[in-house]
Amino acid sequence: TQTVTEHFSEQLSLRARALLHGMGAELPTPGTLLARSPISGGILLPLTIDTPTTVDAAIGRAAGAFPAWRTVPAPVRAAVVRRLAELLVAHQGALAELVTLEAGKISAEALGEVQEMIDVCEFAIGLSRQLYGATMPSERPGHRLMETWHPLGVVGVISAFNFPVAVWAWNTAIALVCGDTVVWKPSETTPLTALACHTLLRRAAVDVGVNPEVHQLVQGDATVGHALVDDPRVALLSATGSVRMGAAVAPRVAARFGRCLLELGGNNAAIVAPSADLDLAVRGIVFAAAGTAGQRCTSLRRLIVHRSIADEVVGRIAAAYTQLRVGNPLEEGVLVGPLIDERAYTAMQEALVRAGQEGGVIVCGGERVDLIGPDAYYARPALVRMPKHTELVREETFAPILYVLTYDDFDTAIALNNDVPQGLSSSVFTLDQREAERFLSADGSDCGIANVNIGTSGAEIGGAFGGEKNTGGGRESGSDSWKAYMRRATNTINYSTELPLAQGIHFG
Ligand code: UN1
Repeated sequence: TQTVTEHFSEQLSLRARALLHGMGAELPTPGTLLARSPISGGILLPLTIDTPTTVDAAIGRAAGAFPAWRTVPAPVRAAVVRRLAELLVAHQGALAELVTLEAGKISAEALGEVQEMIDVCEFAIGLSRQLYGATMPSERPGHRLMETWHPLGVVGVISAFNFPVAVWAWNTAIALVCGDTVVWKPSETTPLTALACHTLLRRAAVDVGVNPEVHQLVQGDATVGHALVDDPRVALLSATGSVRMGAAVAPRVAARFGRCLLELGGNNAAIVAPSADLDLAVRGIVFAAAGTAGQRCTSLRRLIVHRSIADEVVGRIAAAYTQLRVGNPLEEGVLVGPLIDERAYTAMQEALVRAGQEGGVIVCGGERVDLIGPDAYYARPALVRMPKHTELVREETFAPILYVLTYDDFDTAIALNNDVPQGLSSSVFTLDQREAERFLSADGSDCGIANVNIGTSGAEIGGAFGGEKNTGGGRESGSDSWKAYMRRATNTINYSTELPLAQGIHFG
């Protein structure tokens, strides 16, 4: 007989099939890749895993589509992205629900993630008319000096489970208007949302008369990723994930002189100064630390609070934490869904044990909430006071743990903010303009994202997204991140009858 959990898992699986069907996706051929739902821990659907041979063929198709695609004018290329945006609007609810089923995000955040895709599509459409190159004054008479941006080639996209669809859209919408073709390897944890996106994009391509081979999807684990990493036809490898993954990938791409765009771990801090608006700060902190069950690369992991207000701030966060509903992300009112899998839960528990060994005190949270059977991992967000910046605090644990440290002077707070190997996001809560400006200045936060009176997570797409140090240095999404997806040619044009040499050289 079926247990309640098994029955529930079967319902989730049926729902996933219905959602895929509604988005026009064919059910995958069953294989050894198991799509699971962290909501119950049960299997949603089995899929086939790609092999080095099928990955090679996919890269071949993307490379084959590139020569024609690169000659389509950029504003015309944008048509496929415009159509994709329309399809995303039409299927926003369905795709978001699939994100909830497969990644465990609460509905509001899953809808937000699809909104992030629509936003970046709009950005890319406008960008298609703004792939500007500069013109520089030439030092020679009758000469013109300028630069032109050209499509780069095949872009390999490796994405993570926690933003299974938005990070793909950041890369793909921009790569396509830039005239590149794409081969996508999603996280093996989220193959169904990938299948849905791939289906919608191919539909968009067919609808507007674009060769659908401009986008390829390959599914599987690191073996599949490595096939992309080592293939010289992949001009740019854009990889989002752990520092360990980035460290494995970057030297291999560099060895073949390919380009990398890395968006790796974060160990994001917020400073809370004595002047801070605490109502606002506490709301910002709770969303950033507990939201997405602490599984954003921008999640808040360290709080650096002025000693004079530390007890009050900790008390208010703890009070907010006890109000947070942890549970089935499909249910209204739930704010914290499950961890992605057992490994994430174990890592969280190990970190909490180590915190104790390093002198930390758990203020609240950390315990497992047994809700939907033994294979689903729900945990209460943990708030931990640490006596100092220990080794553990300097590591990224991809789970909802917020370490609290105190400071006496602002320089120390900035030093603590920067005293980690990662450099993704950071923020300061202060009403003191000197502190805010100092935080944003050259000797302030060393992160790619530095915010004032707002948490570390939840960036808009219009800015460049990424970070320094072990975060990998890449920038995706808005601003001029598109430049990573194109190659620059510098052009000197002589329209005179003379041949003056640069630097005033006389030859012969
Ligand atoms: C990630 O966690 O990989 O800024 C991306 C944010 C989101 C993107 C996070 N817009 O939190």
